[in-house]
Amino acid sequence: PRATVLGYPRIGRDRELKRALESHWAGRTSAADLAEAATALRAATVTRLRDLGLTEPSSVPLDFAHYDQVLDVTLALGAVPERFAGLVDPAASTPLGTDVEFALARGTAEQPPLEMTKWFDSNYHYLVPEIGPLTPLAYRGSSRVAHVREAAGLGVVGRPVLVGPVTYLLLAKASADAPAGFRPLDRLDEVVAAYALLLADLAAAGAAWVQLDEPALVSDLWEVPREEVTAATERAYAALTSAAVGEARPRILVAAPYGRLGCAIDPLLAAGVEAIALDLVRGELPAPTAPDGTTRDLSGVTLLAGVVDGHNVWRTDLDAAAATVAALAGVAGGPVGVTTSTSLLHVPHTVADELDDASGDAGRSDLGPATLPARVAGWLAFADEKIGEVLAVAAGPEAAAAAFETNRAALADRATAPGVVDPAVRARAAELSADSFSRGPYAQRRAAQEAALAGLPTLPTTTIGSFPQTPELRLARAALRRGELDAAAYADAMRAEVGRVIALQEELGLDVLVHGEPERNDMVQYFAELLDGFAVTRNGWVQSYGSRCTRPSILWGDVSRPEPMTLAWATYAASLTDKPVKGMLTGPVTILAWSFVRDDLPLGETANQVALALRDEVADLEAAGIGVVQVDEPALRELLPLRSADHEAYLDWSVGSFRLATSGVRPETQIHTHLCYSEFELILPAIDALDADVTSIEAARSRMELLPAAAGFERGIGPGVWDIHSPRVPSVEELVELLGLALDSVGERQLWVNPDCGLKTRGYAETRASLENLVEAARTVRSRVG
Ligand code: THG
Ligand code: ZN
Repeated sequence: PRATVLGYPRIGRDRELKRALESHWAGRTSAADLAEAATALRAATVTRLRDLGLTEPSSVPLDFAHYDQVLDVTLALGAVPERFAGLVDPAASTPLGTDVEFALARGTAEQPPLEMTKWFDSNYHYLVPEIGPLTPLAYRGSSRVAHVREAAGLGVVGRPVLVGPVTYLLLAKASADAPAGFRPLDRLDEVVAAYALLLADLAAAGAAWVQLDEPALVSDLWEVPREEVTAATERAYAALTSAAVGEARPRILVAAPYGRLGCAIDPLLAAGVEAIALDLVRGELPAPTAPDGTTRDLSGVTLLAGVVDGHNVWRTDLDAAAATVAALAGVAGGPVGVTTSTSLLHVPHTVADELDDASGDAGRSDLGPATLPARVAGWLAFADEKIGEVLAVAAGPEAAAAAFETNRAALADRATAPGVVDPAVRARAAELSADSFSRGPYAQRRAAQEAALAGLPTLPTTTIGSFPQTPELRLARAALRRGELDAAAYADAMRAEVGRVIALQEELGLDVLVHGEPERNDMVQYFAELLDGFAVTRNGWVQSYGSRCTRPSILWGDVSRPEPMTLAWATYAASLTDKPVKGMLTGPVTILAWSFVRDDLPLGETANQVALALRDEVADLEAAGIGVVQVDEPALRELLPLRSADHEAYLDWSVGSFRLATSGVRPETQIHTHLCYSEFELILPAIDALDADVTSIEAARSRMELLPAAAGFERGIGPGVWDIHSPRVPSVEELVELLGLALDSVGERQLWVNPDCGLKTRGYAETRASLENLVEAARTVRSRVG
């Protein structure tokens, strides 16, 4: 294909898939109802993509998944972990159904689900395969085969999309029963044999091309050494290309999104794949010579130039993109095409849904008034608009003269719009000095904080910040949005909730209280709505995992804080109790990671602008008598670059921005932070460098595994003892045991007692019971350590 996209949002323009999944899970609809809704959504998508101009054969990607594309490969390979074996007939080789699919994705009454973790450097989460020496790995059929037939029924030769074998195995973790030293990649040959059968199935269904996504090739953060990844790539693709094109397999397009492919292109060239899609937004043109000094022969392969950013929402500079495509044609010996840098999974469906005059589309009246300024909307391209951009670049500046002209005008408008550059913000950033990033010695701070918080016991108890978002709170927010509840009545409802949350914490005997964040829809969007420089969408949903979505904010201009954002809530909560109340803020890195960031200013500079706004908020909280302030950075790990060579520069600006936000306070003000997700090893030095007085982390599921690594960390640490990702209530004994394990590596003056993460997705029944046990466990251990 000469013009295509690597993937398209799966959730549906009106989140049809979310609704279909959630009503099925709730037992309101049958598996057949779900299948019918999914089929209708796929048909609408295929038709839409064709109508938007993807008319060439194999230019429409078929990447639909009910839940997750990595899980789809797990199902195709029958790679079901031992604990779910009861759900699967091992003798049969029939496709696995949605019962197995959702058991793996969501767990069962008896078994926990597959672990979920971040997909490369995005806010999408995939389900981690668990592979051991005995995990079944044999082709059982793939939903993509039916999707190819469905598209054919609509007159479209689609291009099925699957995660490739090397990436699949590098993303997998060794199953719990695997012997030490076992690596999932050890089972490459069996996996490749299964893919060969899958490719034959796709060819028989009429697929002329298949897309195998191999983003793992752009990263070097794997346990497996680079040479082994290279060898595995060549072996896998040599085996797959050894079958004859046509009957036995479709042509193979390998996509390498999310970064620079570099010399990882060589094993693909050696294996003779028919096409390679390069991310030319993050990456660069292939060099003419390989590392061994030989000239790279690119003549036998089609190269697709990924020049339209699949990971962000700005209009592409079409002239620059066309020049990049021409430059690629200059180094390529064979045909060149145009595509997106990544799947469009990471962007919303269409900018049209953000405009008040949404061209008479049926059903748009339910979206409420536009929230995105029309001028900002004019600078954006979501999934549908990006397809237009790919087609324009492929056609070229002459044939698509009108599109290029509109594009130049939009870019010029953005460059000169008021607010994009705010001289006051720039002037303040220019005045920063080393002092702006530093709080002075911890020993002094600790003494001052012990005096200021003299009422706290050893092993103080606290929570991460949010309390359950009840249906009543969500209804109140929806009523406010629809204009059925006025701002004053909404604020009253939220204050009443703060009162209940404070009373509950006092009753439970927690030591450092929180206001519970009832007023926040999302921990990033809440701040984006209150800061200048950000815009929010009304229908810009992006899949985060399974049926869950977020509406990332759009950071378009210089950031400043017109007025305090959290002060009234924190001081109201503090007025209701004599105990310390913790102020709650989201840190600069997380605000950037979960928004669409501007591409016209280095990320580090944007981070410092956000940090200065937060620094003012921290100062306001301190001045109002709030002596403990938490600044969360759950996404610090997420933005970590995929190549280790880039880590130092990233940690420099990211840690710097956190310190800028938090170092404007007096020594006696205690700064807390919270980080989600395991895999801290990689960023432990950075956590230390944040210089927060107290850090809470996820640790319950890994049973305090990380803590030995934290030995030598002198500041406060709160390893989560209650895994809030499950509704299970931990017993007092279990919590006491975890605290005992923690005390093996953390001093008793350092240890805080808290859940793993915020409680917003939990219910009140398990929250109350679990916190009761948590307080009891802290008392027990406290009396033991004296
Ligand atoms: N906010 C943002 N990104 C995130 C999280 C977050 N990324 C990581 C992690 N948390 C992902 N987890 C979730 C959990 C729940 C939901 C989304 C992502 C969720 N979404 C609602 C839904 O899909 O129904 C919509 C919420 C809304 O109304 O805004 O429940 O916390 N930015
Ligand atoms: Zn968390």
